This record gives sequence, C-alpha cells and structure tokens, in this order.
Amino acid sequence: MSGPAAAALTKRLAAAGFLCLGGFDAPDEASLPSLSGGARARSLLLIGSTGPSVWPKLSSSPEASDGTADPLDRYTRRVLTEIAASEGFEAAFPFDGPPYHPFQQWARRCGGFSQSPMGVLAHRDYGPWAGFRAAFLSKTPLAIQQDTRSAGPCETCADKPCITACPAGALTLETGYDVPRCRDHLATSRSLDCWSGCLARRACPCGREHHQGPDNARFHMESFIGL
Ligand code: B12
Ligand code: SF4
Ligand code: SF4
Repeated sequence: MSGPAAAALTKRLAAAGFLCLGGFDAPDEASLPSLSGGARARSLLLIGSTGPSVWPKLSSSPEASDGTADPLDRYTRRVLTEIAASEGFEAAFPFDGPPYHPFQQWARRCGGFSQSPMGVLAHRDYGPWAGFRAAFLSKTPLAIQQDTRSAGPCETCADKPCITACPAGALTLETGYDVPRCRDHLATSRSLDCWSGCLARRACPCGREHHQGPDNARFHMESFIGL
C-alpha cells in the first residue's frame, strides 16, 4: 500500500491517536486469520499507538467517562473497526482472546522490532513504547515492501540498562521477565515509582519521547495488576 491511499489512512489513524507500524504480505500461507467470508487474509497492516499518541484522544472519548471497564480497548474497537471497514479491511484485536492473536510474532514479521529482556518488543524509533492496537487484514495482497531498515535496538545495546533499573530484580538476561515478582513488588505500595511507569522501560535510551505519561502509565499498571 502506497501513495494517496496510504497517506489518507495515515491521516485518519493519526487523528484518532494511532499509527501504522508496518505490514507484510502472506500470499501462500495459512498464517493469517480467516476473514468473515471464510477466505484467508493475504496482507496485514499492524496498527499501534505510542504513549503520547492515543492518551489525549482516549481521555476526551465517551469511553473514558462512561464508568465501564476497559475504556482503551472499547475506544480502540469502535474507532479502528470503523476505519478498517471504510478502507476495505477487517480488523483483528490483540485483546480478543484467549486464544490471543500472535501480535508479537506479527510485529517481528513487519520488521523494525527486537526482543527486549522485558517481554515487550522494542522498536528502532519508538523503543519499548509501541503498543499494538489492531491488525488490519486484507483479502487481496497489498504488495507491501519488506522493511529492510535496521531491526530494533536490543541486539546492539551492550549495557542493557532496562535490566539493572528494575528495583525488584524481576528481569534477568537468563530467565527474562519474572511476572509474579514484578506483581508482588507493585502490590507492596501504590506510591512506588513503578506505578508512574515501569522503571525498566523508562531506562531504555531508545524512543524516550514516546514514553507514557504518569496517568497513562498508572492506567496500564492497574490493568496489568487486575489481570
Ligand atoms: C497475556 C498477555 C500478557 C500477560 C502474560 C504474557 C504471557 N506470558 O504470554 C501479562 C499479564 C503478564 C502481560 C503483561 C504485560 N504486557 Co502483555 N499481553 C498479553 C497478550 C494479551 C496476549 C499474549 C499471548 O498469549 N499471545 C498469543 C501468542 C500465540 O502470541 P505471540 O505473539 O507468540 O506471544 C508472545 C508473547 O506472549 C510473548 N511473551 C511471553 N511472555 C511475555 C511477557 C510479557 C510481559 C510480554 C509483554 C510478552 C510476553 O512471547 C510470545 C511468543 O513470541 C498480548 C496481546 C497479544 N494478542 O499478543 C499482550 C502484549 C504482549 N502485552 C504487552 C504489554 C505492553 C504488556 C505490559 C508491559 C504492560 C501493559 N499491559 O501495558 C505488561 C508487563 C507489566 C509491566 N510491569 O510493565 C504488549 C507488548 C507490546 C510490545 N511492544 O511488544 C502486547 C502485545 C499488548 C498490546 N496491546 O500491545 N501481558
Ligand atoms: S535498554 Fe537496551 S536491551 Fe533494554 S529494551 Fe532498551 S534497547 Fe533493548
Ligand atoms: S514495573 Fe517495576 S518491578 Fe515490574 S518489571 Fe518494571 S521496573 Fe521491574
């Protein structure tokens, strides 16, 4: 997808707080989900958000103040289902499950991401702050050019400051991210610095300008603790 159609989609996504993080064609594979008519999707665009992009839009949306659970997921579903349909796509969402769609595997296929010790994928431009909000699925191949620019930053990050920044010792290179240990630490007090944003993610030198503000970070932490 390129030219005016891509530019128009980019503009609509940005107006709602989202961005396209990449895409790929899967012409002969069964690796993408089936569409509503039964045919397999042939191309995928990965739609995401960064810390500052979606939060202001969500804050002024009806979902933010209707007192019902999961405002971000509901805002995302409403807005992105509509954009996808009007641009000829079907949308699949990361929060629909279990079983969940393999969004991190799809992101790796798009290019530009590396596996961080924290579980999240780090992006060459957005660091550990790119969230995945939807996959736009197309029944016709879009002839997407393979992203041959650099991968994410982790392989060339010698010091890995994300690991040492965790005050709970919940991250090691050998065993990765210890979720119960992180949760236990967060549960000790709501006034811990981690509640204003994971200190490990904040220690990453890459993509810092895309980090989540304190309110946004607390919103995600509450949802993580509640899962
Ligand atoms: C279940 C889940 C969790 C579970 C368990 C993860 C697990 N052990 O599988 C828990 C609750 C621990 C979790 C925590 C977090 N998660 Co989570 N999670 C998911 C979810 C909904 C499904 C994962 C899955 O089962 N996929 C199905 C398999 C088949 O797909 P996959 O691509 O192969 O899945 C890979 C991941 O599961 C990954 N993985 C394994 N362990 C962990 C642990 C963590 C923390 C993460 C992020 C990934 C991860 O390895 C799999 C193989 O590649 C995904 C959304 C999605 N649909 O992918 C988000 C997702 C992976 N989570 C995400 C994030 C950001 C987090 C958090 C960092 C915070 C948050 N919610 O904002 C926290 C960590 C808390 C912190 N202190 O910062 C992002 C990652 C974005 C990125 N750039 O990579 C995703 C994609 C959600 C999104 N909408 O963007 N998560
Ligand atoms: S600090 Fe280094 S290893 Fe950790 S997420 Fe950032 S780039 Fe990757
Ligand atoms: S939220 Fe805090 S305890 Fe959990 S991984 Fe991040 S830095 Fe470590």
